[in-house]
Amino acid sequence: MTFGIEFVPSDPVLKIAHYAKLAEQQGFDNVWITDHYNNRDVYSTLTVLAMNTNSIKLGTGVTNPYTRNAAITASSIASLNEISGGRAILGLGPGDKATFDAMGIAWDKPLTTTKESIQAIRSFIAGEKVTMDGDMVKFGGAKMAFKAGNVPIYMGAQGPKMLELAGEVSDGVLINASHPKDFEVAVQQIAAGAKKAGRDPKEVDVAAYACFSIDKDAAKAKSAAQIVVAFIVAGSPDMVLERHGIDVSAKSDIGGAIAKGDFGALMGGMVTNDMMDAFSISGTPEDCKARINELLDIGVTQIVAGSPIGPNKEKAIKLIGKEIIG
Ligand code: F42
Repeated sequence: MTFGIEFVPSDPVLKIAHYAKLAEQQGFDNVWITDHYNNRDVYSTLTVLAMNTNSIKLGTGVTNPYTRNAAITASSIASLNEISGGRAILGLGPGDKATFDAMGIAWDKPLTTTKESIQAIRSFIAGEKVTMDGDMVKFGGAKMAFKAGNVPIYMGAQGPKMLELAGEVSDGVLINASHPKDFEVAVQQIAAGAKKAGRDPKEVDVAAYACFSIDKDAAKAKSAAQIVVAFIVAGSPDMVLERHGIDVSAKSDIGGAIAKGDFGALMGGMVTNDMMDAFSISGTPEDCKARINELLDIGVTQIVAGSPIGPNKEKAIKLIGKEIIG
Protein backbone atom coordinates (compact mmCIF):
# COMPACT_ATOMS: atom_id res chain seq x y z
CA MET A 1 0.00 0.00 0.00
CA THR A 2 1.10 3.53 -0.77
CA PHE A 3 0.10 6.28 1.66
CA GLY A 4 -0.44 9.87 0.64
CA ILE A 5 -1.56 13.05 2.37
CA GLU A 6 -3.48 16.01 0.98
CA PHE A 7 -3.07 19.63 1.98
CA VAL A 8 -5.23 22.54 0.93
CA PRO A 9 -3.05 25.66 0.71
CA SER A 10 -5.61 27.77 2.52
CA ASP A 11 -2.93 27.53 5.23
CA PRO A 12 0.37 29.43 4.91
CA VAL A 13 2.89 27.54 2.78
CA LEU A 14 5.52 27.27 5.54
CA LYS A 15 2.97 25.61 7.83
CA ILE A 16 2.23 23.05 5.10
CA ALA A 17 5.98 22.51 4.65
CA HIS A 18 6.23 21.69 8.35
CA TYR A 19 3.42 19.11 8.06
CA ALA A 20 4.88 17.66 4.85
CA LYS A 21 8.29 17.18 6.50
CA LEU A 22 6.59 15.46 9.42
CA ALA A 23 4.62 13.24 7.02
CA GLU A 24 7.85 12.28 5.24
CA GLN A 25 9.44 11.36 8.59
CA GLN A 26 6.37 9.26 9.40
CA GLY A 27 6.70 7.20 6.21
CA PHE A 28 4.15 8.82 3.89
CA ASP A 29 5.00 8.29 0.20
CA ASN A 30 3.19 11.19 -1.46
CA VAL A 31 2.00 14.68 -0.63
CA TRP A 32 -0.79 16.15 -2.79
CA ILE A 33 -1.57 19.88 -2.94
CA THR A 34 -4.96 21.06 -4.19
CA ASP A 35 -5.32 23.80 -6.84
CA HIS A 36 -7.97 26.52 -6.55
CA TYR A 37 -7.38 30.15 -7.59
CA ASN A 38 -8.37 31.50 -4.16
CA ASN A 39 -5.70 29.56 -2.22
CA ARG A 40 -1.89 29.78 -2.31
CA ASP A 41 -0.51 28.82 -5.69
CA VAL A 42 -0.02 25.06 -6.08
CA TYR A 43 3.40 25.19 -7.76
CA SER A 44 4.85 27.78 -5.34
CA THR A 45 3.67 25.55 -2.49
CA LEU A 46 5.13 22.38 -4.02
CA THR A 47 8.45 24.16 -4.68
CA VAL A 48 8.76 25.14 -1.03
CA LEU A 49 7.88 21.54 -0.08
CA ALA A 50 10.59 20.27 -2.47
CA MET A 51 13.17 22.43 -0.71
CA ASN A 52 12.07 21.22 2.74
CA THR A 53 11.81 17.45 2.09
CA ASN A 54 14.06 14.74 0.65
CA SER A 55 12.13 11.71 -0.48
CA ILE A 56 8.36 12.26 -0.39
CA LYS A 57 6.81 12.56 -3.88
CA LEU A 58 5.15 15.88 -4.69
CA GLY A 59 1.90 16.03 -6.61
CA THR A 60 -0.63 18.56 -7.81
CA GLY A 61 -3.83 17.13 -6.36
CA VAL A 62 -5.29 18.25 -8.74
CA THR A 63 -4.65 21.01 -11.23
CA ASN A 64 -6.86 21.51 -14.32
CA PRO A 65 -6.55 22.29 -18.03
CA TYR A 66 -8.75 25.45 -17.98
CA THR A 67 -6.91 27.90 -15.75
CA ARG A 68 -3.50 26.81 -17.08
CA ASN A 69 -2.64 26.04 -20.70
CA ALA A 70 -1.17 22.53 -21.18
CA ALA A 71 2.24 23.96 -22.21
CA ILE A 72 2.39 26.04 -19.00
CA THR A 73 1.43 22.99 -16.91
CA ALA A 74 4.17 20.98 -18.63
CA SER A 75 6.71 23.71 -17.90
CA SER A 76 5.60 24.05 -14.25
CA ILE A 77 5.62 20.34 -13.47
CA ALA A 78 8.93 19.83 -15.30
CA SER A 79 10.46 22.67 -13.24
CA LEU A 80 9.20 21.04 -10.05
CA ASN A 81 10.61 17.71 -11.20
CA GLU A 82 14.03 19.31 -11.73
CA ILE A 83 13.98 21.21 -8.42
CA SER A 84 12.90 18.12 -6.43
CA GLY A 85 15.29 15.64 -8.00
CA GLY A 86 12.61 13.72 -9.90
CA ARG A 87 9.85 13.66 -7.29
CA ALA A 88 7.05 15.43 -9.20
CA ILE A 89 3.69 13.85 -10.05
CA LEU A 90 1.14 15.67 -12.19
CA GLY A 91 -2.41 15.23 -10.89
CA LEU A 92 -4.89 16.69 -13.40
CA GLY A 93 -8.68 16.77 -13.34
CA PRO A 94 -11.33 18.71 -15.23
CA GLY A 95 -11.56 21.24 -12.38
CA ASP A 96 -14.19 22.60 -10.07
CA LYS A 97 -17.18 24.21 -11.82
CA ALA A 98 -18.03 26.51 -8.92
CA THR A 99 -14.63 28.20 -8.98
CA PHE A 100 -14.70 28.45 -12.78
CA ASP A 101 -18.09 30.19 -12.63
CA ALA A 102 -16.56 32.73 -10.25
CA MET A 103 -13.61 33.19 -12.63
CA GLY A 104 -15.82 33.56 -15.73
CA ILE A 105 -14.38 30.42 -17.35
CA ALA A 106 -16.75 28.24 -19.40
CA TRP A 107 -16.55 24.54 -18.44
CA ASP A 108 -16.96 23.22 -21.98
CA LYS A 109 -16.33 19.53 -22.71
CA PRO A 110 -14.39 18.71 -19.54
CA LEU A 111 -13.69 15.11 -20.54
CA THR A 112 -12.41 15.99 -24.01
CA THR A 113 -10.36 18.89 -22.62
CA THR A 114 -8.77 16.64 -20.00
CA LYS A 115 -8.03 13.90 -22.52
CA GLU A 116 -6.48 16.20 -25.11
CA SER A 117 -4.50 18.10 -22.47
CA ILE A 118 -2.98 14.89 -21.12
CA GLN A 119 -1.99 13.92 -24.65
CA ALA A 120 -0.31 17.30 -25.16
CA ILE A 121 1.40 17.32 -21.75
CA ARG A 122 2.80 13.81 -22.30
CA SER A 123 4.28 15.00 -25.60
CA PHE A 124 5.78 18.13 -24.02
CA ILE A 125 7.29 16.04 -21.22
CA ALA A 126 8.75 13.64 -23.77
CA GLY A 127 10.50 16.63 -25.37
CA GLU A 128 8.45 16.52 -28.55
CA LYS A 129 7.39 19.39 -30.78
CA VAL A 130 3.59 19.54 -30.25
CA THR A 131 1.29 20.17 -33.16
CA MET A 132 -2.33 19.40 -32.29
CA ASP A 133 -5.71 20.26 -33.70
CA GLY A 134 -8.04 18.71 -31.12
CA ASP A 135 -11.64 19.73 -30.41
CA MET A 136 -10.53 21.70 -27.35
CA VAL A 137 -6.72 21.79 -27.36
CA LYS A 138 -4.65 23.21 -30.16
CA PHE A 139 -0.89 23.67 -30.54
CA GLY A 140 1.10 24.96 -33.47
CA GLY A 141 4.53 23.45 -33.02
CA ALA A 142 5.28 24.28 -29.36
CA LYS A 143 8.24 22.60 -27.61
CA MET A 144 9.87 22.72 -24.16
CA ALA A 145 13.43 24.07 -24.19
CA PHE A 146 14.52 21.86 -21.25
CA LYS A 147 14.14 18.22 -20.24
CA ALA A 148 11.30 17.25 -17.92
CA GLY A 149 12.50 13.80 -16.85
CA ASN A 150 9.93 11.17 -16.00
CA VAL A 151 6.67 12.59 -14.56
CA PRO A 152 3.74 10.24 -13.81
CA ILE A 153 0.31 11.63 -14.72
CA TYR A 154 -2.62 10.97 -12.38
CA MET A 155 -6.23 11.96 -13.02
CA GLY A 156 -8.80 13.31 -10.57
CA ALA A 157 -11.98 11.46 -11.59
CA GLN A 158 -15.36 10.32 -10.28
CA GLY A 159 -17.66 9.93 -13.29
CA PRO A 160 -17.85 6.65 -15.25
CA LYS A 161 -16.42 8.09 -18.48
CA MET A 162 -13.62 9.90 -16.67
CA LEU A 163 -12.69 6.72 -14.78
CA GLU A 164 -12.61 4.78 -18.04
CA LEU A 165 -10.37 7.45 -19.57
CA ALA A 166 -8.09 7.21 -16.53
CA GLY A 167 -7.80 3.47 -17.17
CA GLU A 168 -6.83 4.21 -20.77
CA VAL A 169 -4.28 6.98 -20.33
CA SER A 170 -3.21 7.63 -16.73
CA ASP A 171 -0.62 6.26 -14.31
CA GLY A 172 -3.07 6.63 -11.43
CA VAL A 173 -6.48 7.94 -10.41
CA LEU A 174 -7.32 10.12 -7.41
CA ILE A 175 -10.93 9.32 -6.53
CA ASN A 176 -12.74 11.50 -4.00
CA ALA A 177 -14.36 8.64 -2.07
CA SER A 178 -13.97 6.66 1.13
CA HIS A 179 -16.34 3.68 0.91
CA PRO A 180 -15.84 0.24 -0.68
CA LYS A 181 -19.20 0.53 -2.51
CA ASP A 182 -17.86 3.47 -4.54
CA PHE A 183 -14.59 1.71 -5.33
CA GLU A 184 -16.24 -1.54 -6.42
CA VAL A 185 -17.80 0.43 -9.26
CA ALA A 186 -14.75 2.62 -9.93
CA VAL A 187 -12.27 -0.26 -10.12
CA GLN A 188 -14.42 -1.94 -12.81
CA GLN A 189 -14.64 1.26 -14.84
CA ILE A 190 -10.87 1.82 -14.66
CA ALA A 191 -10.22 -1.80 -15.65
CA ALA A 192 -12.59 -1.46 -18.64
CA GLY A 193 -10.63 1.59 -19.84
CA ALA A 194 -7.28 -0.14 -19.34
CA LYS A 195 -8.43 -3.19 -21.30
CA LYS A 196 -9.73 -0.98 -24.11
CA ALA A 197 -6.23 0.53 -24.40
CA GLY A 198 -4.56 -2.89 -24.17
CA ARG A 199 -3.08 -2.16 -20.73
CA ASP A 200 -2.90 -4.24 -17.59
CA PRO A 201 -5.30 -2.56 -15.08
CA LYS A 202 -2.59 -3.09 -12.43
CA GLU A 203 -0.54 -0.38 -14.15
CA VAL A 204 -3.02 2.16 -12.76
CA ASP A 205 -2.57 3.24 -9.13
CA VAL A 206 -6.09 3.55 -7.64
CA ALA A 207 -6.08 6.15 -4.86
CA ALA A 208 -8.82 6.71 -2.30
CA TYR A 209 -8.58 10.51 -1.95
CA ALA A 210 -10.57 10.35 1.25
CA CYS A 211 -11.99 12.64 3.88
CA PHE A 212 -9.85 11.28 6.72
CA SER A 213 -9.97 11.98 10.44
CA ILE A 214 -8.09 10.02 13.07
CA ASP A 215 -7.80 10.39 16.83
CA LYS A 216 -7.55 8.04 19.80
CA ASP A 217 -10.97 9.46 20.77
CA ALA A 218 -13.44 8.33 18.06
CA ALA A 219 -15.99 11.07 18.86
CA LYS A 220 -13.37 13.80 18.44
CA ALA A 221 -12.21 12.29 15.14
CA LYS A 222 -15.78 12.12 13.79
CA SER A 223 -16.69 15.60 14.93
CA ALA A 224 -13.63 17.06 13.11
CA ALA A 225 -14.82 15.46 9.83
CA GLN A 226 -18.50 16.43 10.00
CA ILE A 227 -18.32 19.71 8.12
CA VAL A 228 -16.18 18.19 5.36
CA VAL A 229 -18.74 15.37 5.01
CA ALA A 230 -21.55 17.97 4.85
CA PHE A 231 -19.83 19.60 1.84
CA ILE A 232 -19.39 16.17 0.19
CA VAL A 233 -23.10 15.31 0.64
CA ALA A 234 -24.15 18.71 -0.73
CA GLY A 235 -21.94 18.19 -3.82
CA SER A 236 -22.64 14.50 -4.49
CA PRO A 237 -24.62 13.30 -7.52
CA ASP A 238 -28.00 11.76 -6.52
CA MET A 239 -26.81 8.40 -7.83
CA VAL A 240 -23.97 8.35 -5.28
CA LEU A 241 -26.30 9.24 -2.37
CA GLU A 242 -28.74 6.51 -3.46
CA ARG A 243 -25.88 3.99 -3.63
CA HIS A 244 -25.35 4.62 0.09
CA GLY A 245 -29.05 4.63 1.00
CA ILE A 246 -29.01 8.35 1.84
CA ASP A 247 -32.22 10.32 1.25
CA VAL A 248 -31.56 12.62 -1.71
CA SER A 249 -33.54 15.45 -0.05
CA ALA A 250 -30.79 15.69 2.59
CA LYS A 251 -28.62 17.24 -0.12
CA SER A 252 -30.64 20.45 -0.40
CA ASP A 253 -31.21 20.64 3.40
CA ILE A 254 -27.49 20.39 4.04
CA GLY A 255 -26.69 22.71 1.12
CA GLY A 256 -29.08 25.27 2.66
CA ALA A 257 -27.43 25.02 6.08
CA ILE A 258 -23.99 25.45 4.49
CA ALA A 259 -25.21 28.52 2.55
CA LYS A 260 -26.54 30.04 5.81
CA GLY A 261 -23.33 29.13 7.67
CA ASP A 262 -25.48 27.18 10.15
CA PHE A 263 -22.71 24.88 11.36
CA GLY A 264 -24.61 24.25 14.61
CA ALA A 265 -27.39 22.48 12.70
CA LEU A 266 -24.89 20.52 10.60
CA MET A 267 -22.98 19.34 13.69
CA GLY A 268 -26.17 18.84 15.68
CA GLY A 269 -27.60 15.90 13.73
CA MET A 270 -28.00 16.92 10.08
CA VAL A 271 -24.82 15.04 9.18
CA THR A 272 -25.85 11.51 10.15
CA ASN A 273 -23.73 8.49 11.10
CA ASP A 274 -24.65 6.89 7.75
CA MET A 275 -23.24 9.92 5.93
CA MET A 276 -20.06 9.78 8.02
CA ASP A 277 -19.70 6.09 7.19
CA ALA A 278 -20.27 6.64 3.47
CA PHE A 279 -18.08 9.68 3.00
CA SER A 280 -15.18 9.49 5.45
CA ILE A 281 -12.53 7.26 6.90
CA SER A 282 -12.82 8.41 10.49
CA GLY A 283 -12.44 7.23 14.06
CA THR A 284 -9.73 5.54 16.10
CA PRO A 285 -6.64 3.99 14.46
CA GLU A 286 -8.44 0.62 14.64
CA ASP A 287 -11.57 2.05 12.93
CA CYS A 288 -9.44 3.60 10.17
CA LYS A 289 -7.37 0.43 9.72
CA ALA A 290 -10.52 -1.68 9.32
CA ARG A 291 -11.86 0.59 6.55
CA ILE A 292 -8.44 0.79 4.83
CA ASN A 293 -8.23 -3.03 4.75
CA GLU A 294 -11.69 -3.23 3.15
CA LEU A 295 -10.56 -0.75 0.49
CA LEU A 296 -7.30 -2.59 -0.21
CA ASP A 297 -9.22 -5.86 -0.59
CA ILE A 298 -11.27 -4.49 -3.47
CA GLY A 299 -8.40 -2.98 -5.44
CA VAL A 300 -7.49 0.40 -3.91
CA THR A 301 -3.67 0.74 -3.98
CA GLN A 302 -3.11 4.17 -2.40
CA ILE A 303 -4.81 5.77 0.60
CA VAL A 304 -4.67 9.56 0.64
CA ALA A 305 -5.48 11.13 4.01
CA GLY A 306 -7.42 14.22 2.97
CA SER A 307 -9.01 17.03 4.99
CA PRO A 308 -9.30 17.28 7.90
CA ILE A 309 -6.73 14.42 8.60
CA GLY A 310 -7.67 14.75 12.30
CA PRO A 311 -8.77 17.18 15.01
CA ASN A 312 -5.07 17.89 15.53
CA LYS A 313 -3.07 17.57 12.29
CA GLU A 314 0.34 16.94 13.90
CA LYS A 315 -1.00 14.26 16.25
CA ALA A 316 -2.96 12.70 13.38
CA ILE A 317 0.09 12.50 11.08
CA LYS A 318 2.07 10.84 13.88
CA LEU A 319 -0.78 8.42 14.66
CA ILE A 320 -1.07 7.38 11.00
CA GLY A 321 2.71 6.89 10.88
CA LYS A 322 2.83 4.80 14.05
CA GLU A 323 -0.43 2.85 13.93
CA ILE A 324 -1.17 2.47 10.22
CA ILE A 325 1.94 2.91 8.04
CA GLY A 326 4.26 1.74 10.85
N1 F42 B 1 -10.78 20.22 -8.60
C1 F42 B 1 -10.15 21.37 -8.49
O1 F42 B 1 -10.52 22.36 -9.18
N2 F42 B 1 -9.10 21.51 -7.63
C2 F42 B 1 -8.63 20.49 -6.89
O2 F42 B 1 -7.66 20.65 -6.15
C3 F42 B 1 -9.28 19.22 -7.01
C4 F42 B 1 -8.84 18.08 -6.32
C5 F42 B 1 -9.41 16.84 -6.60
C6 F42 B 1 -8.88 15.67 -6.04
C7 F42 B 1 -9.41 14.44 -6.32
C8 F42 B 1 -10.50 14.35 -7.19
O3 F42 B 1 -11.03 13.16 -7.48
C9 F42 B 1 -11.06 15.48 -7.75
C10 F42 B 1 -10.52 16.75 -7.47
N3 F42 B 1 -11.03 17.91 -8.07
C11 F42 B 1 -10.38 19.12 -7.90
C12 F42 B 1 -12.25 17.87 -8.92
C13 F42 B 1 -11.91 17.46 -10.35
O4 F42 B 1 -11.18 18.46 -11.01
C14 F42 B 1 -13.23 17.21 -11.11
O5 F42 B 1 -14.08 18.30 -11.00
C15 F42 B 1 -13.95 16.03 -10.56
O6 F42 B 1 -13.09 14.93 -10.56
C16 F42 B 1 -15.25 15.74 -11.33
O7 F42 B 1 -14.98 15.05 -12.42
P1 F42 B 1 -15.89 13.89 -12.95
O8 F42 B 1 -15.06 12.67 -12.99
O9 F42 B 1 -17.21 13.82 -12.28
O10 F42 B 1 -16.09 14.39 -14.45
C17 F42 B 1 -17.11 15.29 -14.88
C18 F42 B 1 -16.48 16.29 -15.82
C19 F42 B 1 -18.16 14.51 -15.67
O11 F42 B 1 -19.26 15.00 -15.86
N4 F42 B 1 -17.81 13.36 -16.17
C20 F42 B 1 -18.67 12.51 -16.99
C21 F42 B 1 -18.32 11.05 -16.73
O12 F42 B 1 -19.16 10.19 -16.99
O13 F42 B 1 -17.21 10.77 -16.28
C22 F42 B 1 -18.37 12.69 -18.48
C23 F42 B 1 -18.91 13.92 -19.08
C24 F42 B 1 -18.66 13.98 -20.58
O14 F42 B 1 -18.57 12.98 -21.26
N5 F42 B 1 -18.54 15.17 -21.14
C25 F42 B 1 -18.28 15.36 -22.53
C26 F42 B 1 -16.89 15.97 -22.71
O15 F42 B 1 -16.37 15.91 -23.81
O16 F42 B 1 -16.41 16.53 -21.74
C27 F42 B 1 -19.23 16.40 -23.06
C28 F42 B 1 -20.62 15.94 -23.12
C29 F42 B 1 -21.53 17.01 -23.77
O17 F42 B 1 -22.62 16.62 -24.18
O18 F42 B 1 -21.13 18.16 -23.90
